[in-house]
Order: sequence, then structure tokens, then C-alpha cells
Amino acid sequence: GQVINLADYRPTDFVLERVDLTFELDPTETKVEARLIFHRREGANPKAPLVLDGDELSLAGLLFDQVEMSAEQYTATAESLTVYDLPAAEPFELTITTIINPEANTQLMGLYRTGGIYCTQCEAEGFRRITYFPDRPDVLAPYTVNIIADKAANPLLLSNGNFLGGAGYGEGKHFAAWFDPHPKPSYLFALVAGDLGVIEDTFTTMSGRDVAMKIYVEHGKEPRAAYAMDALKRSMKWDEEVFGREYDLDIFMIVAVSDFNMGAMENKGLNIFNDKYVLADPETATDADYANIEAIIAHEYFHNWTGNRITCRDWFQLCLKEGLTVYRDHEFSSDQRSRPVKRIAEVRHLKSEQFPEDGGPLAHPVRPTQYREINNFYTTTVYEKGSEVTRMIATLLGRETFKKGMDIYFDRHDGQAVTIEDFVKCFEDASGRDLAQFSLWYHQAGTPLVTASGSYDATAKTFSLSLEQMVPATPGQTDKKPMHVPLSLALFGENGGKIEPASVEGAEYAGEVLHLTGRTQTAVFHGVGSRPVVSINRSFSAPINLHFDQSPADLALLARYETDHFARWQALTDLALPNLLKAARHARDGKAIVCERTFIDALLAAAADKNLEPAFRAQALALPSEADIARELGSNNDPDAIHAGRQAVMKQIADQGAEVFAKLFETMTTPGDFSPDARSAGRRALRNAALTYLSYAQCSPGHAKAAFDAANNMTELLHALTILAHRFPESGEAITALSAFRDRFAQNALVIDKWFSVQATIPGAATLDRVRKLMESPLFKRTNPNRVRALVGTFAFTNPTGFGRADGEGYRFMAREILDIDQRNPQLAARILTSMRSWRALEPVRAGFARAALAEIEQAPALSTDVRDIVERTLK
Ligand code: B3K
Ligand code: ZN
Repeated sequence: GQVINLADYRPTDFVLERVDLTFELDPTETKVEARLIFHRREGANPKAPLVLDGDELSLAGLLFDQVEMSAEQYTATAESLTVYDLPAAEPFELTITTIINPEANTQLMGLYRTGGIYCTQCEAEGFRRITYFPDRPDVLAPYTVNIIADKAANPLLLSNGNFLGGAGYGEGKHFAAWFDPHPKPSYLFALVAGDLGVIEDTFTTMSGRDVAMKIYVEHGKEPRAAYAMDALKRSMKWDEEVFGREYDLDIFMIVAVSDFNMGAMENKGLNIFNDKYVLADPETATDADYANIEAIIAHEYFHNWTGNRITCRDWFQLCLKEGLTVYRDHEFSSDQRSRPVKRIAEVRHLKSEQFPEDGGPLAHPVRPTQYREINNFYTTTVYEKGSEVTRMIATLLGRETFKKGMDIYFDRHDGQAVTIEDFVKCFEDASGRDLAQFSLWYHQAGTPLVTASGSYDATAKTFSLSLEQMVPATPGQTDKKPMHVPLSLALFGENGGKIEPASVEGAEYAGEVLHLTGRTQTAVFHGVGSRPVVSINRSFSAPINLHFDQSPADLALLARYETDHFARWQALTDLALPNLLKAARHARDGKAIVCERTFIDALLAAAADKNLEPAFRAQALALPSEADIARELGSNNDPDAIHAGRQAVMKQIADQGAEVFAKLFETMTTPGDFSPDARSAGRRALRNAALTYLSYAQCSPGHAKAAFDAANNMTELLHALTILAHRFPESGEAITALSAFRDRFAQNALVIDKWFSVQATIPGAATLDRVRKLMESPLFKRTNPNRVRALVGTFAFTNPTGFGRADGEGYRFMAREILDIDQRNPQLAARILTSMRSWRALEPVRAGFARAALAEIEQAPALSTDVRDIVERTLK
């Protein structure tokens, strides 16, 4: 893999007019005939050959305008097909034949087989594993697809667009033809064939067209697709109402498959999903599963406009579709559920996944300028930080102007492959604002650190807020410029009421948003009658780290009176963190751990506050994770001390709040039939949080065991199981519950994944052996990405004391596993390897072991480009 640079972008020499594909499906020898009509681009070099991409291909035939080409007219390798002496202007047709082996395709890129089903994954560069093609997102064409297959084994033959027709085709075979009128890049191509069950519905669009909606799943699993269908309908409606976007084909299909490298894929009219994000029922799905299904169904559907109709010019622009579409799915979930609770969940996720990426060796800008393997850039930076950047545009411009900018974007660029600059220009045109400085958010990696300090002048009735920003150095970027940071900000009085300043000097401040643009800046608020308590970065208006020394009393006031509930949660977190950090240090030094009274009082007050929604109270009770604490500590981390300190803090909260928790556990029930709605989910979340603390107060498995036996939904069942396994792993109760759970759900792989994950996250050094044993279980399948992620991935990403055990065995184990997985599925191996990205922040002994494990990977022969890229950047 060589380095690809954004600066080298240039359009193709040839324009692709039409694509006509014929597949003769066979498990090991599928014949693909691609008829491609091209013409040379105006102004292109009249002598330039046509160079098509390939990956592990071999050419079985090549025709030029239906006539066989002779050997000197082209060069074919596994990676490319180069055709010489092509016409200077007139269109011509190439017919390319390749034979591919879906059964042997363990990378799950291109055309492969899963559970007897043929399916495809083409983004980013999988289409070139099917046929030679200009496999880049700025080559758009309408596609006709003919599929021929054995009829008994493959009653279903699907591709993008609208169904043209089908019929018998020789002995035992049949064919189907599909036409997609919307020009699309190859990464959005999809084909599915096999025997599946279906649930159907219709959606009438805002202009009155009926769209057939179909979700295909394994036979017998149809009822478990009902929630996904419901989410799909709500997504379609929401996109019409909020963004004015209507669906544009006669049919919309989703297919669920069980072997898939990621969550789902937005292929035009034929989304393909990891079945984990389609299938749900009360007995087997948690509330988190339902929320994920809703969000991912929406995300892929929203891509139809942000991604498919308007796509990326090149892969450097990935955030153009991903950041924007994540922003859209976040807004959707916020509208469907509780906005502040959704925001808290988003920020927790951003901080636990994206901040460590941005602060480590894999940091890269939201719009990178260089890559060796594009699959390694489907990151939380491109997705989640990309979404935050879009959100900041909305915050800076205000709702109305943001909407106007989106409308300009849809009008101006429909049918095109565009860049981030094109996108930002639409908002400059809508607002008349210069967004040049703002655009640094796309180009500068690293999480900005904003340091704030305030001073009140009672005589002048002014409050001065001094702000300073610093963007840390990241790989390849040492000198950073100051950014345009939108800080949602408000002042509160001692009685909790909001203080409206008469005027503000020194910074633009409008609609409660302060614009920080300088490296240092002081905003002076006039007409402030008493010392204010400042709330900065409300709703997490900017994805920054904020250092602002606020007294516990001020934080407690915000936790109680802030009108922005996200900011209340932030205040509680800011109260918790110093206690957790101190506890970690004291645990390391063998000193006593005693929490601040203000912190525990504020936390318990929030937990018991009936005016707050239960989901919010549950979020408040979920303390920062061990990884969050490690990130705040920054260096020389000892996972065991962090764990011990956090446990001690939990115990103190539990003891002081025992009554509150007992009451919550008793009252936060959800009687009647199960409903996955946000309100019921919130009650279950709060009840579960209460149970956690009760288990600390009691120090015995009794409560959790009773809850496990009584649970009538997966959210409560799994939580009780988790408490038993994590807190009392050696107890008879835990052992019995784990085996009862396994026996009850052995037939359901998605539930067994939860069983793997619960055990992979048991704290402590002994878990490594448990993981090894579980990998030998007949329920574990090395070739299935969900199984590997649930067991090996979860262990590496979310078990700091198990994976990071003091003797380094966890890292050694991981090195072997990465090398093994890499043989089959490089994308999966590379993704799991990113769990090592924070190794430099460990204390020296563990860091040494981690480095050695990484070096073992780096020195292995025959690494994939994916793993080589990650391991080299991680070690650099
Ligand atoms: N666009 C796909 C991700 C493709 C990942 C390729 N390695 C799913 C999504 O973001 O919607
Ligand atoms: Zn996406």
C-alpha cells in the first residue's frame, strides 16, 4: 500500500456513461460480465490509456465494441486493467469478464457468501474485487443488473433501483433484472441472492407516491424485524418534515446478514445490515439494542440524500457524507426520544471513543489529506467529530440559516460528487459569514483545550471571562492556528436564576453563544448585579476539553438549577471527576479514600429528584468509566489503581444512598406489556443503576440474583447478570446465572454475543483465561465478525484491568489474535488493533509490554495493508 495524497486528486480521463452487469452466480465460480460505456473526457490527453482498478482479479475476457481485443491492446494484472489506443472522442463499449469465488472471500469485501446468502460490500474499494472498474466515488453512472442463479437455492435475486422483470432461465435457473436510474458510484452497488423471509409495508411519500418497503431476514425471524420497519417509516417521515427530503425509488429494501464487517451499508435502495442492527424482540433485545437499531436504520436511510444523491468527490471527503449523516441521525433520535439524554449519550461516546483517538498516535483531521488504507479512516473522528463540526455550523448560524444552507446544498449539488469546501460554501452563501477560520475544524486534528477563568467586579457590575485556547500537536501537525469555537454560555445568580447581561464586550455573544476566535480573548459582561456562576459549553456546543476551576458549590448550583440538562449532567460529572482521580492516586499509594460530601449530596439529590426524567437520573448515576479516568489522568496509568479507586467511590455513594437506591429499585418498574419506548427504557435504566449501587451497599449477590430470577426483559436480565459476573464472579449465583443464560439463549447468536461480552469485561487478571476458554466454546466462531468483536474486541476495548493486566499477557494474547484474524479479515484485525492506541499513557512496565506486543505484530511476515498501517502509526 502506497500513500495516497489529497493534493494529487485529478478527474478521470474517461467518463463512464452506463454500466450493464450480468452475474451468473455460483458459490465458487461466479461469472461477472461488465459492459461499460465510456467516452474520453473533453480536454483529456487523446493518447491516455484507460486504467481500471482490480483487486485479486483475473481477466477471463475483454471485448471492445463486441470484438475480442488482442493481447497487445491491454495489460491485465490482479490489481489493474489498462487498455490502450482508445477513441479520441466517440463513446465505446468494453465488455469485461471475470470469474470470482464468493465462498473463498473471507475479507467480506466484494461479493461473498454468508449463511448460504450471496451478498456484497463495496464501500470503500470492494467493487474492484468483482470486476475491473474505475472504482472511485467521483465516477457516477446508471446501472442495469442482471442476476442469473439456481432458482431453488436462490428464489430471491436483488439489486439496486427498481425491479425490471424476471423469468426462468434454462434448467433449474432463473434471472432477474434491476435498473437504477440514479447515477451512482460503484461503492453503492449491491447484490443479494438467496432464500430469505420478508416483512413488507408501504410508505406514501409527501408528494403521494407509494413506496414498497421490504425487510429481508432469515426465515423464522420475520417478527423480529418489526421494530426496524417501524423505525424506517419514522425515518422517512422525519426526513420529509425536517429536511424536506423525499425518497426517490419505487422500492426500499433492507437485507439482514449475519457476517458483516460493520453496522450497515447504505447501498442505493438496497441497504445491507449486520443483523444485530435489525433483529429485536422483548425477550432478546436490550433498550440499547432498540435505540441502536432505530439510529442505524435512520442513518442508512438518511444517506440516500447525504451520501448517495450527493456523494464524495474522493475518499478524503468521507466526512462530507458520514459526519453530516451522523448529525442527521443524532437529530432524529433527539426528536424521537429525549434531547438532553441523547446529547449526554453522544458526548459520553465522543469522549470515550473520539477523544482518545484525537489525543493519540492515530489522530487525524476530520478531513484527512493522506492515507495508506482508506478502510482505516472510517473512524470516530470522521464520523462523530464530523457530526460535531456540522452541529457547530448549526449553532453558529442558528436553526433557520442552517436549514437554508442545507437547502442550498441539496439544490446545488444533487447528482454530484463534491468536497467539504463545496459544503461549507453553501453555509457561507446562506449566512453571509466567512467560515474560513471555522473550517480549521476540518483540517486541524487534536481536541482543543480551552482554559477559562472569571472575575467579578461588584462596583463596576462587570464579569470578565478570560479564555485561552490551545490545539495540541498531533502526528504531522505541530503548529496549530486558533479555531472558531462556539461556546454556548449562560450566567446564573446565587439563587439559581439566569442573569441576562446588559451588554458584552470583547467577543461576539448572540443567542447565548459566545464566539471564541482568538488564541486568548476576554469577554466582559456588563450589568451583572451579583457574582455569577458561569455555565460554559452548554449542550457541549464545541467538542473541546474545558479547564475551568469551579468550586464544588458552584457546580452543585449548576447541577441543580441549569436550564440546560446536559449542563446539569456536566456539572455532576465535574463534581465526580476530581474525586475519582484522587481515589485512583490514593489507591495506588495505599492511602484512604474519602469522597467530598458536596459531590455525593448533589448526586443523590439528582437521583431522587422526581422532576427529572429517569433516563437523565440514570445517566447522572453512571460515573465516568475507568477509561475516562485514565484519559483525565493522562499518563503513567495503572488500571488496577484506577479500578480500585472507582470501586471505593461507588461503595461510598452506595452506602450513603442506600435508602434512595432501595426506593428507586422498588418504584422504577415497568409493569404491563414490554414497550421499547424511551420513557420505559429510562425507568429500566434508573432501576438498573439503583441495583448496581445496592450490590455495592450489600456486598453480596442476593439482590442481583433476585433481579436476575425476576427479570422479564433483556435489559434487566442482562444487567443483573452483569452485576453477578463482574462483582461476584466466583459465587455460585454468578456461575449458575451464566450457565442458565447460555442454555436459554444458545440458539440465538446475538444474545450469546452479550454472554461473551459480559464475561470478557469481568475485571481482573483472571479474565484472560476465561476469554481463551470461551474462544474454544462451540458457540464461538472465529470467522464471524460479531462473535470476534463481542469476545476479543470487547475484552481489548473495555476491560482495562483484564486486557491491561500487569504481566503483559493480555497484550501478548492480542498480538497473536490480531495476526490470526488478519489472515482472514484485515479490516476486522485492524479495527481491533486500535484498542492499543493509548499504550503510551500506561505506566512504564505495562507500556513496555504493550510496545513489545505491537513490535511482534509489526515484525510478522505478510501483514495486510490495514494492519501494517495501524501498527506503524501506533508505534511511531
Ligand atoms: N458507509 C458505511 C461504512 C462503510 C465502511 C467501509 N469500510 C456505513 C455507514 O457509515 O453508514
Ligand atoms: Zn454512514
